[in-house]
Amino acid sequence: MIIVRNIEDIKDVIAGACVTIGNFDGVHKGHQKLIQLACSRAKAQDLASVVVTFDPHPLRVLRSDRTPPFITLTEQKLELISQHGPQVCLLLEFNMDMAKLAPEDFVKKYLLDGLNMKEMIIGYDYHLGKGRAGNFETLTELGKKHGFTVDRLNPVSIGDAVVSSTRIRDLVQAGHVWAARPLLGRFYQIKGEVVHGMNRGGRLLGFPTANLKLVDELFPKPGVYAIWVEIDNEVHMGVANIGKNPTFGNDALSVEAHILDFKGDIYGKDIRVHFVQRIRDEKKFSGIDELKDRIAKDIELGRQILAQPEAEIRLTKVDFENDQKMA
Ligand code: RBF
Ligand code: MG
Repeated sequence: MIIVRNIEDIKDVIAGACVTIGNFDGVHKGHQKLIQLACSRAKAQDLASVVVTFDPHPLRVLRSDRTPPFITLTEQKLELISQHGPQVCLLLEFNMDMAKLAPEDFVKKYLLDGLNMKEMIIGYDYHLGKGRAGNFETLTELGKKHGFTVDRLNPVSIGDAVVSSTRIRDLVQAGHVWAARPLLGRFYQIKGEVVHGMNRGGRLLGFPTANLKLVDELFPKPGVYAIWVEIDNEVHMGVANIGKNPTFGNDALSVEAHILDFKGDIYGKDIRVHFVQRIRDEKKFSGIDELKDRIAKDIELGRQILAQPEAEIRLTKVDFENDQKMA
């Protein structure tokens, strides 16, 4: 997948494009279906498959005072989009000028002059342009005028609920990471650099933990979780604690992972934690021995959870060698 940030860099390069456009926070099952559809249509029509999305997320600019915690930061969003096969991702900077563009001006400048769009596929609730005026109906009218087709995908449902970024956020924040998984098509995951913590886990408790330097915005409800820990493309079993370590009275929320059957210095490395299932609430123990006993039990439960076939993890390798970035 080629990532293009400046429309000038791709102008006159593409003879015809099948485009899907959206904010794609979480790149969930609904987004995945849109992207895959755009790719298969593109292939059938001999068009380039293009995903158009924005950075930062438009709500960050339009509603900076009350944005939801985003499921995916831009870097992970791009990585996930690329796993679904589009040839190009046009990542447009979202700012107030962009917000003021009328739908027709946006379509002309970016999608027609820039990408030579012939087909457009949008999600059921997508709106673009000033005042969210570019909906399925108005875009279809623009398509008739300028010579492109517009298709709208129905919402994707899993069980009895529509897959949406909002629903995924709610599930994760309630600790229901196992329930969020089918909506995401993967475990909910966060990534972070391993930093020095209190040095208490290993020395005092006998259970060393990798403390994550937090950059992601959305965290599962505080508590203990069975996790997969990805280090250098290898996966290890683990148990994580999210919370404030009330037994010791920390102030700040921390995310720490105890990695099972693992020895090695991973300070400074980026690791990824995949949340599989919640085990319990974090609590204040009356002493270190009580906490140690409970962590030993958490580990036992964690092993049982992770050994179940349904908890299996499959890493999708991204071939960054074949990824190209345009200047
Ligand atoms: N700290 C608490 O104060 N209460 C807990 O319930 C708690 N549960 C934990 C469960 C696991 C599996 C792990 C790895 C840690 C837990 N901790 C808990 C955090 C512990 O206090 C912390 O790892 C050490 O203080 C070192 O930072
Ligand atoms: Mg630690």
